Amino acid sequence: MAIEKRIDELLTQNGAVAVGFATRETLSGGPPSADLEHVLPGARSAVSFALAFDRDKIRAYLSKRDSQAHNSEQQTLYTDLYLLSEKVAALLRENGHDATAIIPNGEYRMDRPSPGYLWDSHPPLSHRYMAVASGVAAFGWSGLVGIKGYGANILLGTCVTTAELAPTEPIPVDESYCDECKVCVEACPSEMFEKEASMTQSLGGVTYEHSARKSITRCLMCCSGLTGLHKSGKWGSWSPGRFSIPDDEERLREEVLRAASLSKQRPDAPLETGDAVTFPPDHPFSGIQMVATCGNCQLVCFGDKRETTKNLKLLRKSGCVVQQPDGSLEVLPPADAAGAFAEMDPAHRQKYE
Ligand code: B12
Ligand code: SF4
Ligand code: SF4
Repeated sequence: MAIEKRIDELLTQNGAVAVGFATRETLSGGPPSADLEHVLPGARSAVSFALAFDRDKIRAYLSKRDSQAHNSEQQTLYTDLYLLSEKVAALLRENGHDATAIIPNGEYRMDRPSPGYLWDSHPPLSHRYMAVASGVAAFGWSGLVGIKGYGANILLGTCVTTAELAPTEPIPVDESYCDECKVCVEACPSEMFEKEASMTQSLGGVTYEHSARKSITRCLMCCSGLTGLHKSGKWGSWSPGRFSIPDDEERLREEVLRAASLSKQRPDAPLETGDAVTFPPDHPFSGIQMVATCGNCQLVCFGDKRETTKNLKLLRKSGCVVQQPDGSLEVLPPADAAGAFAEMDPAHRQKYE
Protein backbone atom coordinates (compact mmCIF):
# COMPACT_ATOMS: atom_id res chain seq x y z
CA MET A 1 0.00 0.00 0.00
CA ALA A 2 1.30 3.50 -0.84
CA ILE A 3 2.69 5.41 2.15
CA GLU A 4 0.17 8.26 1.55
CA LYS A 5 -2.70 5.77 1.90
CA ARG A 6 -1.26 4.32 5.09
CA ILE A 7 -0.86 7.79 6.61
CA ASP A 8 -4.40 8.72 5.59
CA GLU A 9 -5.78 5.55 7.20
CA LEU A 10 -3.79 6.04 10.41
CA LEU A 11 -5.11 9.58 10.82
CA THR A 12 -8.74 9.05 9.77
CA GLN A 13 -9.00 5.98 12.02
CA ASN A 14 -7.91 8.26 14.87
CA GLY A 15 -10.51 10.95 14.27
CA ALA A 16 -9.00 13.23 11.60
CA VAL A 17 -11.75 14.90 9.59
CA ALA A 18 -9.37 15.74 6.72
CA VAL A 19 -5.86 14.68 5.65
CA GLY A 20 -3.67 16.08 2.88
CA PHE A 21 -0.12 16.43 1.59
CA ALA A 22 1.75 19.62 0.71
CA THR A 23 5.11 19.75 -1.04
CA ARG A 24 7.85 22.34 -1.51
CA GLU A 25 6.26 23.05 -4.91
CA THR A 26 2.70 23.53 -3.63
CA LEU A 27 4.07 25.80 -0.86
CA SER A 28 6.42 27.74 -3.13
CA GLY A 29 6.38 31.53 -2.98
CA GLY A 30 4.85 31.46 0.52
CA PRO A 31 5.91 33.51 3.57
CA PRO A 32 8.91 32.29 5.65
CA SER A 33 6.70 30.13 7.87
CA ALA A 34 5.79 28.03 4.81
CA ASP A 35 9.43 26.89 4.54
CA LEU A 36 9.62 23.16 5.39
CA GLU A 37 13.41 23.22 5.57
CA HIS A 38 13.32 25.65 8.47
CA VAL A 39 12.08 22.78 10.67
CA LEU A 40 13.78 19.82 8.93
CA PRO A 41 16.80 20.10 6.62
CA GLY A 42 16.12 18.27 3.35
CA ALA A 43 12.35 18.24 3.94
CA ARG A 44 10.23 17.75 0.81
CA SER A 45 6.66 17.32 2.07
CA ALA A 46 4.22 17.96 4.91
CA VAL A 47 1.34 15.82 6.13
CA SER A 48 -1.50 18.06 7.29
CA PHE A 49 -4.61 16.99 9.18
CA ALA A 50 -7.51 18.41 11.17
CA LEU A 51 -9.46 17.40 14.29
CA ALA A 52 -12.86 18.99 14.99
CA PHE A 53 -14.49 20.45 18.12
CA ASP A 54 -17.84 19.25 19.48
CA ARG A 55 -20.65 21.74 18.74
CA ASP A 56 -22.71 21.21 21.90
CA LYS A 57 -19.67 22.02 24.02
CA ILE A 58 -19.03 25.12 21.90
CA ARG A 59 -22.59 26.36 22.40
CA ALA A 60 -22.38 25.84 26.16
CA TYR A 61 -19.13 27.83 26.12
CA LEU A 62 -20.41 30.68 23.93
CA SER A 63 -23.59 31.10 25.97
CA LYS A 64 -21.50 31.00 29.20
CA ARG A 65 -23.39 28.03 30.61
CA ASP A 66 -20.17 26.00 30.89
CA SER A 67 -16.55 26.60 29.91
CA GLN A 68 -15.15 23.38 31.28
CA ALA A 69 -16.35 20.89 28.67
CA HIS A 70 -14.92 22.85 25.74
CA ASN A 71 -11.71 23.59 27.64
CA SER A 72 -11.31 19.95 28.46
CA GLU A 73 -11.75 19.10 24.79
CA GLN A 74 -9.07 21.65 23.85
CA GLN A 75 -6.55 19.81 26.06
CA THR A 76 -7.51 16.48 24.54
CA LEU A 77 -7.38 17.67 20.93
CA TYR A 78 -4.04 19.46 21.33
CA THR A 79 -2.53 16.34 22.90
CA ASP A 80 -4.02 14.14 20.16
CA LEU A 81 -2.69 16.43 17.43
CA TYR A 82 0.81 16.16 18.79
CA LEU A 83 0.73 12.41 19.48
CA LEU A 84 -0.79 11.66 16.06
CA SER A 85 1.90 13.75 14.33
CA GLU A 86 4.46 11.68 16.26
CA LYS A 87 2.80 8.46 15.02
CA VAL A 88 2.97 9.68 11.41
CA ALA A 89 6.65 10.61 11.93
CA ALA A 90 7.35 7.12 13.31
CA LEU A 91 5.64 5.49 10.31
CA LEU A 92 7.70 7.58 7.89
CA ARG A 93 10.91 6.76 9.76
CA GLU A 94 10.11 3.02 9.63
CA ASN A 95 9.94 3.49 5.87
CA GLY A 96 13.40 5.04 5.65
CA HIS A 97 12.53 8.76 5.68
CA ASP A 98 13.44 11.45 8.15
CA ALA A 99 10.37 13.09 9.75
CA THR A 100 9.46 15.47 12.55
CA ALA A 101 6.19 16.18 14.37
CA ILE A 102 5.36 19.89 14.51
CA ILE A 103 4.13 21.09 17.90
CA PRO A 104 0.53 22.28 17.40
CA ASN A 105 0.79 25.62 19.21
CA GLY A 106 2.80 27.87 21.52
CA GLU A 107 6.08 27.72 19.58
CA TYR A 108 7.59 30.90 18.20
CA ARG A 109 10.75 31.90 16.38
CA MET A 110 12.94 33.53 19.03
CA ASP A 111 14.32 36.03 16.52
CA ARG A 112 14.09 38.84 19.09
CA PRO A 113 14.46 38.75 22.88
CA SER A 114 11.27 38.55 24.98
CA PRO A 115 8.74 40.12 24.67
CA GLY A 116 9.65 41.21 21.07
CA TYR A 117 9.24 37.72 19.60
CA LEU A 118 5.70 37.60 21.01
CA TRP A 119 4.70 40.80 19.20
CA ASP A 120 5.83 39.10 15.95
CA SER A 121 4.35 35.70 16.85
CA HIS A 122 6.09 34.02 13.92
CA PRO A 123 5.86 30.25 14.24
CA PRO A 124 8.66 27.92 13.09
CA LEU A 125 6.08 26.54 10.63
CA SER A 126 2.50 27.65 10.01
CA HIS A 127 -0.02 24.81 10.28
CA ARG A 128 -2.52 26.99 8.40
CA TYR A 129 -0.28 27.22 5.34
CA MET A 130 0.18 23.45 5.38
CA ALA A 131 -3.58 22.91 5.61
CA VAL A 132 -4.35 25.35 2.78
CA ALA A 133 -1.65 24.13 0.39
CA SER A 134 -2.68 20.50 0.95
CA GLY A 135 -6.43 21.08 0.54
CA VAL A 136 -7.19 20.06 4.13
CA ALA A 137 -8.90 23.42 4.70
CA ALA A 138 -9.46 26.83 3.14
CA PHE A 139 -8.96 30.38 4.46
CA GLY A 140 -12.01 32.21 5.83
CA TRP A 141 -12.46 35.94 6.49
CA SER A 142 -11.14 35.53 10.07
CA GLY A 143 -7.82 34.24 8.70
CA LEU A 144 -8.67 30.92 10.32
CA VAL A 145 -8.93 27.94 8.04
CA GLY A 146 -11.97 25.72 7.88
CA ILE A 147 -13.87 22.97 6.15
CA LYS A 148 -17.41 22.86 4.80
CA GLY A 149 -19.64 21.22 7.39
CA TYR A 150 -17.26 22.15 10.22
CA GLY A 151 -16.67 25.84 9.64
CA ALA A 152 -13.57 27.17 11.40
CA ASN A 153 -13.99 24.71 14.27
CA ILE A 154 -10.97 22.57 13.54
CA LEU A 155 -7.48 22.41 15.03
CA LEU A 156 -4.50 21.49 12.87
CA GLY A 157 -1.63 19.03 13.07
CA THR A 158 1.42 18.66 10.82
CA CYS A 159 4.29 16.24 10.28
CA VAL A 160 7.18 17.31 8.04
CA THR A 161 9.26 14.73 6.17
CA THR A 162 12.06 14.22 3.67
CA ALA A 163 9.75 11.77 1.78
CA GLU A 164 8.48 12.91 -1.60
CA LEU A 165 4.75 12.52 -1.01
CA ALA A 166 2.18 12.95 -3.80
CA PRO A 167 0.53 16.37 -3.23
CA THR A 168 -3.23 16.73 -2.77
CA GLU A 169 -5.06 19.63 -4.47
CA PRO A 170 -5.83 22.85 -2.57
CA ILE A 171 -9.52 23.73 -2.18
CA PRO A 172 -10.36 26.29 -4.91
CA VAL A 173 -10.75 29.79 -3.45
CA ASP A 174 -14.44 30.01 -4.48
CA GLU A 175 -15.18 26.69 -2.73
CA SER A 176 -14.14 27.85 0.76
CA TYR A 177 -16.41 27.17 3.74
CA CYS A 178 -16.55 30.95 4.23
CA ASP A 179 -19.55 32.86 2.90
CA GLU A 180 -18.16 36.18 4.21
CA CYS A 181 -21.01 36.64 6.69
CA LYS A 182 -18.45 38.56 8.87
CA VAL A 183 -19.95 37.24 12.10
CA CYS A 184 -16.37 36.50 13.21
CA VAL A 185 -15.72 40.26 13.12
CA GLU A 186 -18.77 40.92 15.29
CA ALA A 187 -17.81 38.19 17.77
CA CYS A 188 -14.35 39.55 18.58
CA PRO A 189 -14.24 41.41 21.92
CA SER A 190 -10.86 42.92 21.04
CA GLU A 191 -12.01 44.11 17.59
CA MET A 192 -8.96 42.64 15.90
CA PHE A 193 -10.43 42.28 12.40
CA GLU A 194 -11.10 44.81 9.70
CA LYS A 195 -14.57 44.38 8.24
CA GLU A 196 -13.70 45.53 4.72
CA ALA A 197 -9.91 45.78 4.34
CA SER A 198 -8.18 42.56 3.39
CA MET A 199 -4.67 41.14 3.10
CA THR A 200 -3.37 38.49 0.73
CA GLN A 201 -0.82 35.75 0.79
CA SER A 202 0.41 33.38 -1.94
CA LEU A 203 1.16 29.70 -1.74
CA GLY A 204 2.08 27.55 -4.75
CA GLY A 205 1.07 30.29 -7.18
CA VAL A 206 -2.43 30.75 -5.71
CA THR A 207 -3.36 34.03 -3.97
CA TYR A 208 -5.55 33.83 -0.87
CA GLU A 209 -7.37 36.77 0.69
CA HIS A 210 -8.72 37.30 4.21
CA SER A 211 -9.41 40.17 6.61
CA ALA A 212 -6.62 42.54 7.47
CA ARG A 213 -5.90 42.60 11.22
CA LYS A 214 -5.81 45.89 13.08
CA SER A 215 -3.07 44.31 15.20
CA ILE A 216 -2.56 40.75 16.42
CA THR A 217 -1.60 42.25 19.81
CA ARG A 218 -5.32 42.97 20.33
CA CYS A 219 -6.04 39.24 20.23
CA LEU A 220 -2.91 38.44 22.20
CA MET A 221 -4.28 40.59 25.04
CA CYS A 222 -7.73 39.04 24.90
CA CYS A 223 -7.25 35.38 24.00
CA SER A 224 -4.49 35.12 26.60
CA GLY A 225 -7.20 35.87 29.19
CA LEU A 226 -5.76 39.21 30.34
CA THR A 227 -8.95 40.99 29.34
CA GLY A 228 -12.27 40.06 27.78
CA LEU A 229 -14.92 42.74 28.08
CA HIS A 230 -16.05 44.31 24.79
CA LYS A 231 -15.81 48.11 24.86
CA SER A 232 -19.66 48.32 24.90
CA GLY A 233 -19.50 46.71 28.36
CA LYS A 234 -22.41 44.46 27.32
CA TRP A 235 -20.69 41.20 26.48
CA GLY A 236 -17.28 39.61 26.47
CA SER A 237 -15.18 36.49 26.73
CA TRP A 238 -14.73 34.19 29.74
CA SER A 239 -11.97 36.46 31.06
CA PRO A 240 -12.87 38.57 34.12
CA GLY A 241 -10.41 41.24 32.89
CA ARG A 242 -11.73 44.73 32.09
CA PHE A 243 -8.61 46.38 30.70
CA SER A 244 -9.12 48.71 27.76
CA ILE A 245 -7.42 47.90 24.45
CA PRO A 246 -5.68 51.05 23.12
CA ASP A 247 -5.61 51.64 19.36
CA ASP A 248 -2.05 52.93 19.44
CA GLU A 249 0.31 49.94 19.15
CA GLU A 250 2.93 51.27 21.57
CA ARG A 251 0.32 51.99 24.25
CA LEU A 252 -1.32 48.64 23.56
CA ARG A 253 1.96 46.79 24.17
CA GLU A 254 2.51 48.72 27.40
CA GLU A 255 -1.01 47.81 28.48
CA VAL A 256 -0.41 44.11 27.72
CA LEU A 257 2.69 44.13 29.94
CA ARG A 258 0.88 46.03 32.71
CA ALA A 259 -2.12 43.67 32.54
CA ALA A 260 0.16 40.61 32.49
CA SER A 261 1.91 41.77 35.64
CA LEU A 262 -1.35 42.56 37.48
CA SER A 263 -3.08 39.37 36.36
CA LYS A 264 -0.35 37.28 38.03
CA GLN A 265 -1.87 38.43 41.35
CA ARG A 266 -5.33 37.06 40.47
CA PRO A 267 -6.55 34.07 42.48
CA ASP A 268 -6.63 30.75 40.63
CA ALA A 269 -10.03 29.87 39.18
CA PRO A 270 -11.23 26.42 40.22
CA LEU A 271 -10.58 24.20 37.21
CA GLU A 272 -11.79 20.82 36.12
CA THR A 273 -10.62 21.03 32.56
CA GLY A 274 -9.43 17.45 32.16
CA ASP A 275 -5.94 16.20 31.49
CA ALA A 276 -3.11 18.65 30.97
CA VAL A 277 -1.64 18.97 27.48
CA THR A 278 1.03 16.44 26.53
CA PHE A 279 3.69 18.09 24.39
CA PRO A 280 7.44 17.34 24.54
CA PRO A 281 8.63 17.65 28.18
CA ASP A 282 10.66 20.82 27.56
CA HIS A 283 7.74 22.69 25.93
CA PRO A 284 6.25 25.53 28.04
CA PHE A 285 2.71 24.14 27.58
CA SER A 286 3.60 20.58 28.54
CA GLY A 287 1.87 19.41 31.69
CA ILE A 288 -0.17 22.60 32.05
CA GLN A 289 -3.83 23.19 31.41
CA MET A 290 -4.36 25.60 28.51
CA VAL A 291 -7.39 27.58 29.63
CA ALA A 292 -9.25 29.21 26.74
CA THR A 293 -11.22 32.34 27.59
CA CYS A 294 -12.00 33.51 24.04
CA GLY A 295 -11.58 31.86 20.61
CA ASN A 296 -14.94 33.43 19.71
CA CYS A 297 -13.99 34.15 16.07
CA GLN A 298 -13.39 30.44 15.62
CA LEU A 299 -16.18 29.06 17.77
CA VAL A 300 -19.04 31.10 16.30
CA CYS A 301 -18.21 29.93 12.80
CA PHE A 302 -20.11 26.74 12.01
CA GLY A 303 -19.79 27.38 8.25
CA ASP A 304 -23.56 27.81 7.97
CA LYS A 305 -24.95 31.34 8.08
CA ARG A 306 -28.05 30.51 10.14
CA GLU A 307 -26.17 28.51 12.80
CA THR A 308 -23.31 31.01 12.89
CA THR A 309 -25.72 33.92 13.42
CA LYS A 310 -27.41 31.95 16.20
CA ASN A 311 -24.00 31.53 17.86
CA LEU A 312 -23.40 35.28 17.77
CA LYS A 313 -26.76 35.86 19.46
CA LEU A 314 -25.88 33.36 22.20
CA LEU A 315 -22.58 35.11 22.76
CA ARG A 316 -23.99 38.63 22.81
CA LYS A 317 -26.61 37.58 25.39
CA SER A 318 -24.24 35.49 27.48
CA GLY A 319 -23.41 38.08 30.16
CA CYS A 320 -20.12 39.20 31.68
CA VAL A 321 -17.70 37.44 34.02
CA VAL A 322 -16.43 38.69 37.37
CA GLN A 323 -13.95 36.90 39.60
CA GLN A 324 -14.40 36.83 43.37
CA PRO A 325 -11.41 36.96 45.77
CA ASP A 326 -11.77 33.17 46.32
CA GLY A 327 -11.13 32.66 42.59
CA SER A 328 -14.68 31.66 41.64
CA LEU A 329 -16.05 33.04 38.37
CA GLU A 330 -19.55 34.50 38.27
CA VAL A 331 -21.51 35.13 35.08
CA LEU A 332 -23.88 38.07 35.51
CA PRO A 333 -26.03 40.32 33.32
CA PRO A 334 -23.85 43.24 32.09
CA ALA A 335 -25.20 45.92 34.50
CA ASP A 336 -25.00 43.57 37.50
CA ALA A 337 -21.45 42.60 36.58
CA ALA A 338 -20.47 46.27 36.32
CA GLY A 339 -22.09 46.91 39.73
CA ALA A 340 -20.40 43.92 41.37
CA PHE A 341 -17.08 45.03 39.89
CA ALA A 342 -17.46 48.61 41.15
CA GLU A 343 -18.20 47.34 44.66
CA MET A 344 -15.11 45.13 44.88
CA ASP A 345 -12.34 45.91 47.31
CA PRO A 346 -10.00 48.21 45.29
CA ALA A 347 -6.99 45.97 46.05
CA HIS A 348 -8.79 43.07 44.34
CA ARG A 349 -10.35 45.17 41.55
CA GLN A 350 -7.05 46.62 40.31
CA LYS A 351 -5.97 43.15 39.11
CA TYR A 352 -8.62 43.40 36.38
CA GLU A 353 -8.58 47.00 35.06
C1 B12 B 1 0.85 32.97 16.40
C2 B12 B 1 -0.50 32.34 16.53
C3 B12 B 1 -1.53 33.14 16.99
C4 B12 B 1 -1.35 34.63 17.24
C5 B12 B 1 -1.26 35.37 15.90
C6 B12 B 1 -2.31 34.88 14.90
C7 B12 B 1 -1.93 35.21 13.45
N1 B12 B 1 -2.88 35.73 12.76
O1 B12 B 1 -0.85 34.91 12.98
C8 B12 B 1 -2.61 34.97 18.08
C9 B12 B 1 -2.29 34.97 19.56
C10 B12 B 1 -3.24 36.30 17.75
C11 B12 B 1 -3.49 33.77 17.77
C12 B12 B 1 -4.83 33.76 17.99
C13 B12 B 1 -5.64 32.68 17.71
N2 B12 B 1 -5.28 31.44 17.38
CO1 B12 B 1 -3.49 30.97 16.95
N3 B12 B 1 -1.81 30.35 16.42
C14 B12 B 1 -0.70 30.98 16.19
C15 B12 B 1 0.34 30.04 15.59
C16 B12 B 1 1.37 29.67 16.66
C17 B12 B 1 1.01 30.63 14.33
C18 B12 B 1 0.07 31.43 13.42
C19 B12 B 1 0.60 31.54 12.03
O2 B12 B 1 0.51 30.59 11.27
N4 B12 B 1 1.20 32.68 11.68
C20 B12 B 1 1.81 32.83 10.36
C21 B12 B 1 0.88 33.60 9.42
C22 B12 B 1 -0.37 32.80 9.10
O3 B12 B 1 0.60 34.82 10.05
P1 B12 B 1 0.36 36.13 9.23
O4 B12 B 1 0.38 37.28 10.16
O5 B12 B 1 -0.79 36.00 8.33
O6 B12 B 1 1.73 36.22 8.34
C23 B12 B 1 2.04 37.36 7.56
C24 B12 B 1 3.39 37.91 7.94
O7 B12 B 1 3.62 37.84 9.34
C25 B12 B 1 4.36 37.09 7.11
N5 B12 B 1 4.94 35.93 7.80
C26 B12 B 1 4.37 34.73 8.02
N6 B12 B 1 5.21 33.92 8.62
C27 B12 B 1 6.36 34.62 8.81
C28 B12 B 1 7.58 34.25 9.40
C29 B12 B 1 8.61 35.20 9.49
C30 B12 B 1 9.89 34.79 10.12
C31 B12 B 1 8.43 36.50 8.94
C32 B12 B 1 9.51 37.51 9.01
C33 B12 B 1 7.20 36.86 8.33
C34 B12 B 1 6.19 35.91 8.27
O8 B12 B 1 3.61 36.60 6.02
C35 B12 B 1 2.22 36.82 6.17
C36 B12 B 1 1.71 37.74 5.07
O9 B12 B 1 2.21 39.01 5.20
C37 B12 B 1 -0.55 28.81 15.15
C38 B12 B 1 0.15 27.45 15.33
C39 B12 B 1 1.15 27.24 14.21
N7 B12 B 1 2.37 26.95 14.50
O10 B12 B 1 0.77 27.34 13.06
C40 B12 B 1 -1.82 28.94 15.99
C41 B12 B 1 -3.14 28.72 15.29
C42 B12 B 1 -3.13 29.54 14.01
N8 B12 B 1 -4.09 29.34 16.22
C43 B12 B 1 -5.24 28.79 16.24
C44 B12 B 1 -6.36 29.28 16.97
C45 B12 B 1 -7.54 28.36 17.10
C46 B12 B 1 -6.35 30.58 17.49
C47 B12 B 1 -7.47 31.33 18.21
C48 B12 B 1 -8.90 30.98 17.87
C49 B12 B 1 -7.26 31.33 19.74
C50 B12 B 1 -7.71 30.12 20.46
N9 B12 B 1 -8.63 30.20 21.36
O11 B12 B 1 -7.22 29.04 20.24
C51 B12 B 1 -7.13 32.79 17.82
C52 B12 B 1 -7.72 33.18 16.45
C53 B12 B 1 -7.19 34.47 15.92
C54 B12 B 1 -7.27 34.60 14.40
N10 B12 B 1 -8.46 34.69 13.85
O12 B12 B 1 -6.24 34.62 13.73
C55 B12 B 1 -5.29 27.56 15.34
C56 B12 B 1 -6.09 27.88 14.07
C57 B12 B 1 -6.93 26.73 13.56
C58 B12 B 1 -7.73 27.17 12.36
N11 B12 B 1 -8.90 26.58 12.22
O13 B12 B 1 -7.31 27.99 11.57
C59 B12 B 1 -3.74 27.30 15.07
C60 B12 B 1 -3.39 26.80 13.68
C61 B12 B 1 -3.29 26.25 16.11
C62 B12 B 1 -3.62 24.82 15.69
N12 B12 B 1 -2.68 23.91 15.77
O14 B12 B 1 -4.72 24.52 15.26
N13 B12 B 1 -2.80 32.74 17.24
S1 SF4 C 1 -17.82 33.73 10.56
FE1 SF4 C 1 -18.55 34.07 8.44
S2 SF4 C 1 -17.06 35.51 7.55
FE2 SF4 C 1 -16.13 34.69 9.40
S3 SF4 C 1 -14.88 32.97 8.63
FE3 SF4 C 1 -16.87 32.14 9.28
S4 SF4 C 1 -18.14 32.11 7.40
FE4 SF4 C 1 -16.36 33.46 7.03
S1 SF4 D 1 -9.61 34.72 19.78
FE1 SF4 D 1 -11.04 36.27 20.59
S2 SF4 D 1 -9.82 38.14 20.76
FE2 SF4 D 1 -8.68 36.73 19.45
S3 SF4 D 1 -9.29 37.35 17.37
FE3 SF4 D 1 -10.63 35.65 18.00
S4 SF4 D 1 -12.42 36.65 18.88
FE4 SF4 D 1 -10.81 38.19 18.77
